Amino acid sequence: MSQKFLFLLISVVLSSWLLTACGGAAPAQSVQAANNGGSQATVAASGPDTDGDSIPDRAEATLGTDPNNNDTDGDGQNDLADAQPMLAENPIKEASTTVGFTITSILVENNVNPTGGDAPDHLELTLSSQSTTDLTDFDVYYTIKDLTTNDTQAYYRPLPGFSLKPGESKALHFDNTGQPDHFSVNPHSMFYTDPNQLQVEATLHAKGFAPQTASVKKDASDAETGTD
Ligand SMILES: [Ca+2]
Ligand SMILES: [Ca+2]
Ligand SMILES: [Ca+2]
Repeated sequence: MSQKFLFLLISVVLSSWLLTACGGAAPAQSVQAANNGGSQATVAASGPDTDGDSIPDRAEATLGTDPNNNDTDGDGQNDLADAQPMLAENPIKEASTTVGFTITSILVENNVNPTGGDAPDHLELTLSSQSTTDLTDFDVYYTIKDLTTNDTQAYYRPLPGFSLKPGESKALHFDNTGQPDHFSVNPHSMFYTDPNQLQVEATLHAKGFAPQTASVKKDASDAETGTD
């Protein structure tokens, strides 16, 4: 674990503990756990930990990690053990040079809600099959780069259930709506929290076929919560 991340982790967990020790309101889940016979001191100090990675949800918000994923960047290392939990190496190694599909569009939607207010954006790619067989076993590696500071985050994840039939064209979405062909993202990633102009680059891969890469710029805007 890097010293910088370790210091931040200790700071936020300690702050969480001090808040509780000094009379701050314990989260409802902590109270319920204590009432069920759990150790109130331990449970209340840590607070809810939805993904079970030993980092409380409210600490994950401070750290920028995903409270619903114990391996935010998908590199196989748990958030607590990962020196750089939002910076995965690209694990996609594909020997095939056969083009099975192309990326026909990559979009960053600057969404608004029905009343015109800001709503969490999402990333959308459209894939078009060039194959005579079904394409399955997709995975994605994508990077988010701040074009002002050059800070970068990188994520990897398999895309279970996503497939393309011969001749088919289909959209692939990255957000937390939970709809079919929508795949979850870190709600605290730079995509939502960084107001500077960003460059997003995505490499899509289907097992046995050449990876395809596309990129898009996300305009500078107000930071969002990315909670939907
Ligand atoms: Ca957690
Ligand atoms: Ca996590
Ligand atoms: Ca990790």
